[in-house]
Amino acid sequence: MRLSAALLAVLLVLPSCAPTAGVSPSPADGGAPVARFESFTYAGDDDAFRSADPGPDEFLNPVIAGYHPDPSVVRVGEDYYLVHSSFAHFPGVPLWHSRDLVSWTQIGHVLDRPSQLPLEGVATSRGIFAPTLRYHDGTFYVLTTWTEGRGNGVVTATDPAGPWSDPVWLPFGGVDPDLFVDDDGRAYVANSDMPIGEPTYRGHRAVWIQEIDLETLTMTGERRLIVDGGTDLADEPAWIEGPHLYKRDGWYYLLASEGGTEINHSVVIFRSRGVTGPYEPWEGGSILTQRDLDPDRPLPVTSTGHADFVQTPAGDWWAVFLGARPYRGDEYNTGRETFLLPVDWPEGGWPVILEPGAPVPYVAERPDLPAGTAPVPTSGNFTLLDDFDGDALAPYWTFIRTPRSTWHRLEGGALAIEARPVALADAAQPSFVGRRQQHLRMTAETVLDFAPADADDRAGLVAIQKDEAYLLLSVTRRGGRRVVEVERRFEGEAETVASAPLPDAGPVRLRITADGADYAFAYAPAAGDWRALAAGVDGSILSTLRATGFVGSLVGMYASSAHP
Ligand code: 6LW
Repeated sequence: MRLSAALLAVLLVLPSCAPTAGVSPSPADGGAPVARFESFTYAGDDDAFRSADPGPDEFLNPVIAGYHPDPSVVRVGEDYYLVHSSFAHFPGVPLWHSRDLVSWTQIGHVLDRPSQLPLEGVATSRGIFAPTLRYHDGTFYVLTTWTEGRGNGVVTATDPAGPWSDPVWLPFGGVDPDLFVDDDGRAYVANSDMPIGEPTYRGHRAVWIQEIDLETLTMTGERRLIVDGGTDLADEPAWIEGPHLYKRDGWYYLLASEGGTEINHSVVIFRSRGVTGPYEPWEGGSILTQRDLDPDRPLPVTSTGHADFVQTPAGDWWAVFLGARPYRGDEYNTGRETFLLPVDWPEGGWPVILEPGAPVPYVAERPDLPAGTAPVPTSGNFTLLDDFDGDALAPYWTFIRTPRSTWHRLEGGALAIEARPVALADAAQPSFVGRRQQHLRMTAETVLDFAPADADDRAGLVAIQKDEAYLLLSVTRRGGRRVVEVERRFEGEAETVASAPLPDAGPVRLRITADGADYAFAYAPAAGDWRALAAGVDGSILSTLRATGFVGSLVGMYASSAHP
């Protein structure tokens, strides 16, 4: 199953025999040089996926590997839609479709216009936080928080594939707004914000609720605190967040996370007979956490939390949630990924995702839904070649912050990127097109045609977590010679790790290989003539632990220059 999906994906993007004549790699007019990337191959090969062998009635977790956190899911008829946080990456809020909750196809982004998502000056892990996706009466709603921007807001669409509206701003503080529509059509927004008065401990937050008028998208009535701190304030629970409301058998259930989005993350549940409370916590503690498990277990899944529920037409409940896959201790470069598990409602009416002490399974029984397929694999080991033969970039490609000019184009079967005077470390909008690293062990490869005029011109492949944490394999010019070099930058310290001369002209192949924290760099001045440039380079600078923040590492193509 997995193999055929991977194969299909490769087949769908196999290069055509079109000639690669196109834009010149050097500027004719003395303007910005152009880097011409003829293809990009991403390959992932994780032990966890090698050893997992799902049968026809089973599926593989995570369902969407790599940096895809804070999943929110909704069902409309037989269709499921899902969104993620996107921070300072553009376009914002990846949007997915599925018929079986397992095979997901990215159908675009919710915030794909600069007017919806200005990200100037926004740090990589700020910007868009946890969105909620809901549907009511012919309209799709995405509520999210533009941190460092206008705060909480909502966008709407009648077709989930877009266009989505410009944001309507909602006048309350905090993050993670939810939307719940009751049987009588009245709608409510719950979200995570400061408690009443000063927080009494670090991470002391509260869940609040207020009615929203869906006709006018304005808040109405009193805003009330429904959870102070978490399940038991006496235990000083930290970072109650990601609330979502559901109704079942006359009870209102409030799902939320506690413990912070790291190793102590957990999912908790409350319920009430009235939508605005009072909510009582489930006394059994967490309904999903991995924090109590043996840290030395093999192939660990950690940091599980931030869940959302969805019900199938047959009435089965499923949860999507985030988790991480460290390669060493608490280090992972793949960010927080999307997992799927069934929700059980045993006697007594409190839901359970996983019993205490149970590890998240890589292989689980499929939902009772007709199995779907996805054109681009999102889980398991696969190889994906993009030959840039289409008219537009595939939706998995992403930029850093909001592009304000068109500096890339697909031309003659290549991705041409203008080398603009913006460096990765400038905390601006560099000429970078990247995709998420989805495997602990991965290879990214490209064929680059680039004629640098001097040491300021550079183009190549980069693995990057934020402006101040990257490993760059680039072609540039030093002392009059064209060279390929590896630069490692972390928190203001930049170092050239290795360098080698190149023939003065012609395409060069570049390759970055990651194996946990271990990164290697190679180049080929001619097809098949691979030469190692650097190995054993410490890539743990790309881990969430060291780089901090909420995003995972991206790998992609980049060009810069001193020439405007
Ligand atoms: C998000 C919060 C969280 O707002 O992380 O894991 C924050 N949960 O709910 C950013 O993703």
